[in-house]
Amino acid sequence: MQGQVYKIHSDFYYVKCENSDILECKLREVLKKQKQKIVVGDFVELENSNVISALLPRKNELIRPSVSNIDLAVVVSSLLEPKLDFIQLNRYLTFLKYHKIEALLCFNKEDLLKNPDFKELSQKIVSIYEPLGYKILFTSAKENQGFEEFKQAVKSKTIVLCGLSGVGKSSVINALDPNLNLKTKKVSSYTKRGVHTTRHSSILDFDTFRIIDTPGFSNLKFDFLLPKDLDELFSDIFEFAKECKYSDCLHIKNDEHSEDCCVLKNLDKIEQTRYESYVEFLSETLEYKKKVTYQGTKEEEFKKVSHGKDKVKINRIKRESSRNTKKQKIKDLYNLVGENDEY
Ligand SMILES: Nc1nc2c(ncn2[C@@H]2O[C@H](COP(=O)(O)OP(=O)(O)OP(=O)(O)O)[C@@H](O)[C@H]2O)c(=O)[nH]1
Ligand SMILES: [Mg+2]
Ligand SMILES: [Zn+2]
Repeated sequence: MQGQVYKIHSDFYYVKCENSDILECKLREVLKKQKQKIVVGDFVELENSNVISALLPRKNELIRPSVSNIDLAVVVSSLLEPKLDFIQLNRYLTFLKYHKIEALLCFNKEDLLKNPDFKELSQKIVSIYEPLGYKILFTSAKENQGFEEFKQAVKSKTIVLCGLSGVGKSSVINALDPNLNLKTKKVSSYTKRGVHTTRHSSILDFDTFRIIDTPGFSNLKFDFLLPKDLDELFSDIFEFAKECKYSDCLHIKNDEHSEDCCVLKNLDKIEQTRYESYVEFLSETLEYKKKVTYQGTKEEEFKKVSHGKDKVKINRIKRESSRNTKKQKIKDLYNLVGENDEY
C-alpha cells in the first residue's frame, strides 16, 4: 500500500492512503539506520498499515521548511507588522529558484496600510517583481480580501506557504476556510516579530488545492553555494553579469575585476534592494568557499604517519574533553539559560 505523509509528530508519521484514511505509522528500523529522512509531502510504501518501509522518488524537496513534492510555493510577506523586508523576500525567492520551485508572492495585511502609503508600496513591489516573472497578490486575512484570486492561482496544486513568523500564513489559511480555525498569535509588541505559533508542517486538503502550512523561519543562509552559482539565481543581475569580461568576476566594488564589470557599469538599471540582496548573499557564499577551500587543505592535518603507515588523527572536537573543560561548559550553559529563550 502507498500513501503520502501529511504530518509528523516526534516518531509518528501520519500517512494518507488512497482510500483517504489517515494511518499512524512508525518508520522501519532499517530506514532509521540508513538515516533516511522522511518529510511532509513524501510518498511512501506501507507495510501492515502501520510501518513505512520505503520512500518513493521525490519530485522536488525543500530543506527549510522540510517538505517535498510541491507544485508551487506561496511566499507570504506582510506589508506591515512585521514591516516588509525586501532582502528577506529575495532570500526566499532565491532559495526557491535554486530548488527549481515556482513561486507566487502574497503580500498580506493590506488593511494596515493607509491608501497613499499602500499605493506607493504596492507600485514599488509590482515594478520590482513583475518584470522578474512573479505573480503578485495582495491580501488581507483580517478583512477576507483577495482570496478569490488566490484560489484561482493555486487551483489543483499542492502549495507550501513560506514566510517569516507572524506574517499571517495560518491566518491566510483560516481566511480560505474558516472552519479550520488554525492557531494564530499576535506579533510580539516588543520584538515586532512573530512568536512561532505553528510548530509543525502539515498538509491541509481543500476542494480544489492542498496547502502545507509551515512554521515561520528566518535563518536561511547561502552557506552551501559557491559564489559563481549565485549569478544565475538573480536573472536581473545575470543579464549584465554574463557580459563581464572575467568569468570569476564577483560584480562588487573593490573586486580585482571591478574595472571591467558590466554589472557595476549598469547598477542604475538594477533595483537597489535586489543588488543589496545579491551582495549580502554573496558574502555568505564567499564564507562557504573559504570553508571548503580550508577544509581541502586541512584534510592532510587529520592524518599522521605512524610506523610508516597513515593513521587518522582523532578530531579535536571528537576527543574526550578534560574534566575541567566539562565543568566549565556546564557553568557556561547555566549562565546562558534564561537569556536565550527564543525558539
Ligand atoms: N491586520 C491584520 N492582521 C493580520 C492579518 N493576517 C494576520 N494577521 C495577524 O498577524 C498575527 C500573526 O498571524 P499568524 O497567522 O499567526 O502568522 P504565521 O505566519 O502563521 O506565524 P507562525 O505560525 O508563527 O509562522 C496574528 O495576530 C494575526 O491576527 C491581516 O491581514 N491583517
Ligand atoms: Mg502559523
Ligand atoms: Zn562583473
